[in-house]
Amino acid sequence: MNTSGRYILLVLGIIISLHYLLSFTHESYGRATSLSNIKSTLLGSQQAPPTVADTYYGFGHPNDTLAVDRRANATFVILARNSDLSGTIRSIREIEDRFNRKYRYPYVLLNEEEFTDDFKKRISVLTPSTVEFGLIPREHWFQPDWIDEDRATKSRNKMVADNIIYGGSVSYRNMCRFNSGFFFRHPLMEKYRWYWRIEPDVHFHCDIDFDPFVYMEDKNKVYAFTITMYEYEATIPTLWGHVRDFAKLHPEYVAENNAMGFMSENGGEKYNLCHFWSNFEVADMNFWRGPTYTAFFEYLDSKGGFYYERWGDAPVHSIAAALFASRDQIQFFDEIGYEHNPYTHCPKLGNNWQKGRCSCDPARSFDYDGYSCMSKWDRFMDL
Ligand SMILES: Nc1nc2c(ncn2[C@@H]2O[C@H](COP(=O)(O)OP(=O)(O)OP(=O)(O)O)[C@@H](O)[C@H]2O)c(=O)[nH]1
Ligand SMILES: *[C@@H]1O[C@H](CO)[C@@H](O)[C@H](O)[C@H]1NC(C)=O
Ligand SMILES: *[C@@H]1O[C@H](CO)[C@@H](O)[C@H](O)[C@H]1NC(C)=O
Ligand SMILES: [Mg+2]
Repeated sequence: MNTSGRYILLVLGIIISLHYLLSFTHESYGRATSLSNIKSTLLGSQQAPPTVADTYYGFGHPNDTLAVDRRANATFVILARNSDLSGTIRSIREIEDRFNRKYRYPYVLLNEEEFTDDFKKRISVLTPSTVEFGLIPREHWFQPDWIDEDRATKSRNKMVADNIIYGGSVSYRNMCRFNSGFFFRHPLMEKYRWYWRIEPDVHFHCDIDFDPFVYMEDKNKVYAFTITMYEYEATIPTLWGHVRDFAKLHPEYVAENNAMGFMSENGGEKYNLCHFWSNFEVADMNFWRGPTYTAFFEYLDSKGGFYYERWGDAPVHSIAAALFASRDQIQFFDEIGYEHNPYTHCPKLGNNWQKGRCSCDPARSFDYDGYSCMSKWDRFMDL
């Protein structure tokens, strides 16, 4: 070893001895430089004492709710399977970031099978809000015994042959019937009045800087949508006829100044297939729970069309809102940028898009696509 090599070793030795001497004699020096402390700093652990610069709390801190002086009696509701975990996480992450971190509304997740512990753990970690997981009672989900299974099978086979989406699926039919007539009767849902329906793998493209529930409560609204479109006629061949029969049986239930004109061009004779896309809904469950909708759902259910055809909860809810609420109780939320594959509603009115810091392309909004009923809605509401 040459002289300079020896010199470097000597200096290193002195530094190391000094470090140990200081570590033993000065506690704070030891803490500031110990290996474990350096490691925790690098890994971002929270052990270091807070400094002024650390008083930024970040998303989800209780103080995020300080801006909100009033909340509605409301919850999110998500129907999902255990296999929907990753899509459900993505949807909750987005609604939290764009809205709920400031509002702290609870979540209810429902499933006809028990959610796994892993599912519950990975959903609950996403939000400081209350999250409840519910099992759907058997009689709210499965095909009732009085359904003629031969007839139902024949109809499913025909729909498969005709290439109708979900035409062969019984579970899809259970889901549509559950969403039409049962989700608001689940014990975990009964304690709320308002709900916001969310599905796995949807997107919220804009900041939502107002409370849609409070808005609806104050304006006496019943049902809100972001996307409206035509239904596949083959899934509901006899639905409209039953709706007409029901309305004739119960004229007292039909609202004055209703929105039937949005769904029929000839005074209710023929259904134009327009409906609100129910994978997004903000609505008043007291409307579904009331005597009118209860009678309507029971009437339709007794016809068996959820199984003999493939009635969706979207046309069932939409037609009910259009018939039994007045037209100004139905709300279109332009400012809520929303996507459920393959369609996106991107805000267009005023400066909603800028204000919401939206990530969607307004030029690719579904609103005025040929398959959308939005222009019909605009015309109807301007009348
Ligand atoms: N627990 C449970 N949830 C279901 C079942 N089928 C569908 N769902 C949920 O019900 C909602 C609607 O189902 P989707 O499969 O998304 O139906 P859709 O929106 O008409 O069709 P997609 O275009 O495939 O999204 C989603 O929240 C699903 O997670 C089921 O068998 N069990
Ligand atoms: C929230 O903020 C207030 C004032 O900004 C502060 O006094 C309070 O301690 C904070 N609450 C929590 C839980 O940190
Ligand atoms: C919320 O609404 C439900 C259903 O209307 C009702 O039973 C419940 O008492 C309400 N809760 C509060 C706190 O108002
Ligand atoms: Mg879906």
